Amino acid sequence: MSAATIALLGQPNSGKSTVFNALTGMRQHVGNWPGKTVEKKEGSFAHNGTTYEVADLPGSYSMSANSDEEVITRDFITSGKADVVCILADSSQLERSLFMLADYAGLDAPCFLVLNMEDVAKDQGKSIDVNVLEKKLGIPVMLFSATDTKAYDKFYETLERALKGKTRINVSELEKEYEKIEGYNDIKSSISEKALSGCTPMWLTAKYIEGDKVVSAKLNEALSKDSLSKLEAASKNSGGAIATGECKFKWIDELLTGVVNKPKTSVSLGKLDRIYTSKVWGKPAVVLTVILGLIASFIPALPIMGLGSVVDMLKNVVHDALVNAAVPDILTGLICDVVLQSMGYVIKMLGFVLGVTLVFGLLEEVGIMARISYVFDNTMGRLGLQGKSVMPFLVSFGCTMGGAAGARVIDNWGQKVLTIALAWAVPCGAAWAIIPMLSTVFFGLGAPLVIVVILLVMILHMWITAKIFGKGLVKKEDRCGMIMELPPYHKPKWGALLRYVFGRTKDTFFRVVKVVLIVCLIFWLLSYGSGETDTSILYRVGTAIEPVTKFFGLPWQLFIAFIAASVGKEGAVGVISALYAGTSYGEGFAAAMSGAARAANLNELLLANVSKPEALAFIFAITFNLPCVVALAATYQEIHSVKWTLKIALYYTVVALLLACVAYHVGLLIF
Ligand SMILES: Nc1nc2c(ncn2[C@@H]2O[C@H](COP(=O)(O)OP(=O)(O)OP(=O)(O)O)[C@@H](O)[C@H]2O)c(=O)[nH]1
Ligand SMILES: [Mg+2]
Repeated sequence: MSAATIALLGQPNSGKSTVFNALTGMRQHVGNWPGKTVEKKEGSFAHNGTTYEVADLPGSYSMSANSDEEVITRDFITSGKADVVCILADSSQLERSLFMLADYAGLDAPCFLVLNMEDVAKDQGKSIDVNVLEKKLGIPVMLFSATDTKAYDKFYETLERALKGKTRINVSELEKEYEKIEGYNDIKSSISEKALSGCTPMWLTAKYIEGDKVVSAKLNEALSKDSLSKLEAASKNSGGAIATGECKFKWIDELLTGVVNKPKTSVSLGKLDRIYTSKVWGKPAVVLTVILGLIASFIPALPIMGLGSVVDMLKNVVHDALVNAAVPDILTGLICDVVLQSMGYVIKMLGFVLGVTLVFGLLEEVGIMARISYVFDNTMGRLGLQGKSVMPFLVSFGCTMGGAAGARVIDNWGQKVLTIALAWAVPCGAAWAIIPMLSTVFFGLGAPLVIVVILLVMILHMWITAKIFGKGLVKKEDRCGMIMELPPYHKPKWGALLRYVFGRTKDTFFRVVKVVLIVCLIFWLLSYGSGETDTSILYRVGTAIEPVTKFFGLPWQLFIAFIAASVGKEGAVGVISALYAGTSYGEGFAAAMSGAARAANLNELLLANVSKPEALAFIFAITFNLPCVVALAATYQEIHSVKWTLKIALYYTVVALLLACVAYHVGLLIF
């Protein structure tokens, strides 16, 4: 069996990960906004006796290397590891999307061009003549819909053609444009054919003119002093990236004449966009969209949450059966209070995860999430951030780790750190599974009010945090918004969306169930350490520090749960139930236990042992605590600074306790 490596290259949002997933059967993040893939992902597949390794590269507007993910992409392409490069462009906006192809032209790896989103271009009334383009470019070109799983035979055929023919882009017309730049020929004549493997002198010359730092450094090593001083002199009046950019766009214009037929009437902004981009209605419309989205998430979530309650009931039945069968207490405890208790909780949480992933996945696919970023671009600018920061915030409603990773597209380090620091304040999926549940148990119909207050506190928290950390992290001159482009709306592809939603829910299940089981088990063991709860390690430590924790409104059990929540919020509720269920003191608990059957479910335990102000304190403490250890690790991975990671973690712990304290004392006044 032969082997070949394919690299998927293209501007953000051109469909690389969609192709990658279809080829390899893997599940990379896909959505209708630029900048999802920030790390190279590799997978493989076999076709016609060849094994292909595929690399899904982060989207990049050109072959320049300004931000982390652009460096990853360019390094992979110029390293010569790919036997063939598949360049993807968005057929619905070819003029802009082909810029990557123009910037790639002159690199030495064989390639072919995939004009993706054929269906969207068709809906816009565009027709594209692939044969003419193929002749002009000298490489295989195909029209394609990556989301159409039946269209891949054509993809394999084009891929094989490119591999066999080792096809390279015909750059003669582009070079004619470059030659009009002052000094171009002089620079090129000083760069030898072999100056840098994988790059032609034409490509190196263009990058040198653009002031590309990596290329300049490499040329410094490769060329003689004489040649270098000649380069410098020749490039003085060349006009930099603006001059080469003009050449590339002219070349693209030339390429597309006679290739794309556009409809006569220009495509106007959709009705929705007229609202979203309106100065007055934009923000309210976006806020309404998010609120409706959260409410809609409950529709698919509720039946699954109901299933979680069934497991809770099952727990009681199993408990009675085990007690009747005289199974040792420790085993009954393990099965009922650790395993079944965790499962019931995890299933309830998964319902919400599934609901949120489905609804927000849909909004993302259609392109509405990108509008949300756009609307908040200005506000972000005022916080010292970029429009791009909004997506990490929104992603953090699902998972802070995802939010932190999403911040990689921000090319300014200070803004990246600040974005992640603020994203921590956004309650994640696990928090959203706990807050509504606890609020309903304690405050009944007042629960929505608690949620609204939490959202308001979140906004205030982010604003204050931006003020505190912003000054040191973001210089004044960098304080400008950066308009995020608006991708065209896409019709949702239900099959792909549902596969994504179920995949994500399954992944979350396996990740979460481990955390919940382990955290639950550890705390259960600690609290049952010596068989008697009031002599257990946790009881002794907990009661010793209780005078301090009480100040923040947290009895010792809740304080321990707060600590457990910084490992993973998922574990907090398991810990509470293990601690309260194992507590042999507390009149309420005794009352709950004295029922005919063992009716002590979590709600009753909580109501019997925790007062309303304490519950409020706890809700605030775990909502605004540091998200979890995984998010902590992801943050370090993105910002590469132990100091800042610890600083943010400490800040969040202190703020969470302060908020708990305030909530408790306000609670005392109200209840
Ligand atoms: N209608 C339509 N949508 C498509 C097609 N191909 C991809 N999409 C959608 O386009 C969006 C972007 O696709 P991705 O695969 O995430 O793009 P990407 O190039 O990996 O983007 P980044 O990782 O951000 O660089 C997603 O919403 C896809 O579902 C297609 O042929 N037709
Ligand atoms: Mg991608």
